[in-house]
Amino acid sequence: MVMKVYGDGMSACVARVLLCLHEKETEFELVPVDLFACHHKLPSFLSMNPFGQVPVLQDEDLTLFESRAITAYIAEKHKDKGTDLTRHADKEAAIVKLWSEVESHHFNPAISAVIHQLIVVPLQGKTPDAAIVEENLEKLGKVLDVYEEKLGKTKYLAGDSYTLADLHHVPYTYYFMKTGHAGLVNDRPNVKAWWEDLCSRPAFLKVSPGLTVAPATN
Ligand SMILES: N[C@@H](CCC(=O)N[C@@H](CS)C(=O)NCC(=O)O)C(=O)O
Repeated sequence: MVMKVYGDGMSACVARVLLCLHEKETEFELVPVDLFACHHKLPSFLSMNPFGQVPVLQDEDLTLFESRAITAYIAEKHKDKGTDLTRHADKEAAIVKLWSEVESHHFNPAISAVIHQLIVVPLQGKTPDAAIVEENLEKLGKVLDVYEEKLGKTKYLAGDSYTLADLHHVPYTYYFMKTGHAGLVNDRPNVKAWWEDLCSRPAFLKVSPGLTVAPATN
């Protein structure tokens, strides 16, 4: 039986899992969850993820939530298929984990706050909070300064090949590049080259048509 992913293709966290499945050339079924109709808050969905969020992965008797836990599971289960997204020597695996943690604890909080204000809040018919945007752009700029230096030494964050540490950045960066602040990436040559590489990968080209929220411009 193929793995089932519950979610919708336009949610960044779902797209993170779909990217991983495509990189691993693994068959799966996407089971649509209508967030606008709050189907992720129904008891049937909460029985899979008590936090009421997508994505959820079902693989036979295993149910997982949290997109990064799901990508780690897929990458390990299918380590001999498709792109090698992790490393198996202890020290190299530790470096992949390190940069995955950087994404989760430094990059994601800043970029997701900006995306929330500039893309999600307007969709709810409300006005973005400019102070939250400014504060998080500043934090994001500092994270990208670290990336600029790192990517001057290695082609990808965890070394010279693409891993989960890079993949986890893709969906939110895609949405960020639709805002009026893409200069934060484009003005840093190493980060720009990295991003252009990430978004030219075949797996990304399969997932990006689903990332269809109306672009923000400020
Ligand atoms: N840390 C979780 C975050 C999941 C998450 O925020 N999912 C969003 C879509 S990207 C969602 O379900 N939002 C609806 C809600 O929170 O009610 C993960 O990485 O899976």
